[in-house]
Amino acid sequence: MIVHHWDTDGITSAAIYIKLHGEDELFTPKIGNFYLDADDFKKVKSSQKIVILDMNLPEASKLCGHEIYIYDHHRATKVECAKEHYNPYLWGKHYPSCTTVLMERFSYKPNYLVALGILGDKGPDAKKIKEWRIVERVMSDENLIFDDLMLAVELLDSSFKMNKREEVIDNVHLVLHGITEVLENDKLHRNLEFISKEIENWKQRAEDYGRYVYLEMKSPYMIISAVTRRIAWSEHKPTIVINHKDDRDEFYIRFPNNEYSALTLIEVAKKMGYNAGGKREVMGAILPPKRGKEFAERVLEVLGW
Ligand SMILES: [Mn+2]
Repeated sequence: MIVHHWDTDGITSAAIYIKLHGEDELFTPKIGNFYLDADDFKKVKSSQKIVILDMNLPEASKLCGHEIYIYDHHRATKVECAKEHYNPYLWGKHYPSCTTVLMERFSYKPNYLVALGILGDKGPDAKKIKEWRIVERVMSDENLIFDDLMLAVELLDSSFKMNKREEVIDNVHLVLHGITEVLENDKLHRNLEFISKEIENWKQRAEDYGRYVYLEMKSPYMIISAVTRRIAWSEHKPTIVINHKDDRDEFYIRFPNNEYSALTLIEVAKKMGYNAGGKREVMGAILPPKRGKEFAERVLEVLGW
């Protein structure tokens, strides 16, 4: 079984793995969970051979006893019982995508799948890294422009944003057929239209508090990161967004001008026992239901606002 992340890099990594090793059962964790819950564990354990792509599953060692292979580029610690744990992070190297990890490990010739993985994780920032030459090469080989590749990424990512777990799996086979099949897929285009409207609607409700912009939303979709980015980049101000879901509150903060490093806040959230991650300019955290506001107050306190 192939267990893969639900985003473009996870989807294209699964596609590359299938090209290399043949068809296998595909599985993606419940969307939004960077771990396997009890149901997911049960399902994954039904398979003797487990390949984990583009995910650092915190309790992967619970799968020891199975034949485990892990290919990833996230921050991780070595899973000792794995038959192979190939993650350049373990030897101090940062790779832009899981597709580039697979490319290196299996001497896979760079193609559109590798390029989509890079663009999925790095976005337009891919232009600043050395792997950009892979993307350029693919564009000229396949006669595509940058906007086509970015649109394909948006289309592939639209399935997880709409919480369509089965569609994420379908996308692995879709992208195996080719990039044109992705670009011409009506279902994915309808997703994209719907999501754009949903993001725009919430964006308009953000309130300006002077030093920062604040929004409390209630959407069942995985769009908080896109909403936060859209607001922060158009208002040019730190942006705090809370999304109240049935089973959790999601929290995001983004600093568009490097006013402050979110790394401190990630530590604060972790000390409070929450699942949090991010980088200098952005933090995302998952909180118990209805705890978002309280957490936002704590963040404002830490920032001294
Ligand atoms: Mn990735």
